[in-house]
Amino acid sequence: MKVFYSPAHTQHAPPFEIFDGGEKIIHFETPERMERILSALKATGRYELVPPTDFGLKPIETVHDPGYLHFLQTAFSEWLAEPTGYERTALLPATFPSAASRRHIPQALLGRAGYYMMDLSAPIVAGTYPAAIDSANCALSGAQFIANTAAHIPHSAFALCRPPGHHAGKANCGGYCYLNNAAIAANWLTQFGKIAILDIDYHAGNGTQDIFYERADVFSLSIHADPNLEYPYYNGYADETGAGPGLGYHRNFPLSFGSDDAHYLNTLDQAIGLIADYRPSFLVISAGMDIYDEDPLGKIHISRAGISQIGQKIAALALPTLIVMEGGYNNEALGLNICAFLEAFLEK
Ligand code: SP5
Ligand code: ZN
Repeated sequence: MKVFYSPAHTQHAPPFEIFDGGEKIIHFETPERMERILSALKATGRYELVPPTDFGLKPIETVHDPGYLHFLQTAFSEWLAEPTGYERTALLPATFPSAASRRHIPQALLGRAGYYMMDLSAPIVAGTYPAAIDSANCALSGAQFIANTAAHIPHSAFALCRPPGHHAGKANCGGYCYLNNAAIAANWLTQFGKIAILDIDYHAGNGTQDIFYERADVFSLSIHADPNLEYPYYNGYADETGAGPGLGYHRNFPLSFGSDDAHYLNTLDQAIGLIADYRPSFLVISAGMDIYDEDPLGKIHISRAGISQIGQKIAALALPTLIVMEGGYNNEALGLNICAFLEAFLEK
């Protein structure tokens, strides 16, 4: 299987995030995650690393807001140019607009930071923008590969994206995400037909939900921990099913804490049934491995055997499939978990 990967992600390594209770901790989402995955993939001898093609800004601009993209590109250097009395290693705001006060986008950099940032877990550093662009190009390159080969047998590709993307909405970063790689790839693929996106990351794919909520040409589904009790809290509820022309084309499957393999696989069967009924030309998977039993951020109990069964069930749809890397923070287990997931997509 082709694995689209760029070392540009190493430029993005925020030194900290602000956790619950205001605790300043080492950023969970590290470059080491990619090293772990690469070495596990290499050990199988079944994966071929391919550098991404540069698709330019056009496919990104059709998904993300221009003001947001400009902010992402320029924020760090603008910040360094401002006189301040504190150390500037990673940009985070200290203010956020309430829902009722989003009418003005302030000129001040820190005002815009609060406007475009959803939380305190996606700091911007000097290398964030180039890393995020290459990450999106990995997803686009994988999309192009499955589109070019679809006429033969349904092929799959793995976009080894970092930073991840599914919490990034039209005009926000957050949750370690800056550009929504899976959404950018799915949107690009709509030129060839209808697309389904299935998000299996432990956290609700709120960014993807935001991007496609009013569209019927991309059916987005997300299986995740119940947002009533878990990050990202404000979206991912079962009653959010799309709006306008997109009504019925978004589905959320919230899981209670402690959910096990059997419950997960049962929920997955429902999602897969809906995807089969929709008859998409392509499938995009937001593949987060933080569903794993021993993930430090997760509270559901999916075993490695369960992850492998999830892969088998999705692969049985027999659709050209782009698998996009999202979360997963048990670095020791991450490589083997992703191999367990991908195995069913390997050509026999
Ligand atoms: C891509 C992805 O998986 N992003 C996840 C971002 C989660 N960020 C903050 C989570 C805060 C969770 N609080 C857990 C408390 C454990 N003591
Ligand atoms: Zn996650």
